[in-house]
Amino acid sequence: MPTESPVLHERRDGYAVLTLNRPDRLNAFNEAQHLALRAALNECAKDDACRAVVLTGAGRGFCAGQDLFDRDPTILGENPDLGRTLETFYNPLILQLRNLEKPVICAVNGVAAGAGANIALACDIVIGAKSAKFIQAFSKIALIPDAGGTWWLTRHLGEARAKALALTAHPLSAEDAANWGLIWRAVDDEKLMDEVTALAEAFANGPTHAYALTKKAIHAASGNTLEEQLQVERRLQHEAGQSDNYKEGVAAFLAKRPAVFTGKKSR
Ligand code: T3D
Repeated sequence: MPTESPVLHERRDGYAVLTLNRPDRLNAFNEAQHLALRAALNECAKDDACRAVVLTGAGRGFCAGQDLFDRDPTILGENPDLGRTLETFYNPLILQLRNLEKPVICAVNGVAAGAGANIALACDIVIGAKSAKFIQAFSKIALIPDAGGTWWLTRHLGEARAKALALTAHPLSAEDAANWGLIWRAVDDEKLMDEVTALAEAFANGPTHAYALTKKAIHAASGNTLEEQLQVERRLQHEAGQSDNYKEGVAAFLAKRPAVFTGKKSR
């Protein structure tokens, strides 16, 4: 019997669903899962027919971060070089999610702990099931938040909440995460995949290139002055305004009909 892949890659009409698939370990990352997710995201990036990506987890959890069985000190003997594993696996994954030129929706179906929480936060839109929790579990094993955690928490929540979550490993409910502005929404568990599917379908029919430019502009904003950001907007809006999707959007508005957008820069 073939072994199931650690990441399931389902190609739907206009978007992909990537499911972390090690449910017995709450989808904690080992190297095989990292490599499978990297390959799937690369394929999504190259495929013009894929205009949005959904990331979720199999079973009752979203992701419990690093697989700690691969860090067992009784087997490893000496301490592993975690700087190297971040450089090799986690940091490239975070940048891959962030820089993908199409929307990435994270459907947090259950607990998101350690790097698992921060991988969720690297996605563009995070929707959590109400039963899901976000746990900066790192301090429990004498580590610091990684996978962008210190960056997301500080930017979205400010130092007071960032430090409290990181130092205490307090489980933050999806509803509190949404109320605090850390994620987009918390929804009833049974409605999670319907909500996420509706959003992915809308993105799959949307102006993909404009979405990519929007991501780029928003990512630039937090490091820029207003003057600098206005220049970023000028440059990217110029690019958006050159697209066939823009012409179609305006024509459709004036004709009082739905716009028919493509996933390409120009037809
Ligand atoms: O190492 C590097 O390369 C550096 C990068 C580090 C990134 C990191 O993510 S470090 C942080 C690693 N993650 C954690 O510390 C979280 C560990 N897990 C937990 O604290 C709890 O499991 C949860 C709070 C996430 C969920 O608790 P609960 O009670 O709902 O479930 P559970 O019973 O603890 O776990 C269920 C199963 O998943 C269990 O297996 P079993 O007993 O049923 O066979 C458990 O061992 C397994 N599991 C959960 N988390 C991990 C894991 N197995 C391996 N690694 C895990 N991280």
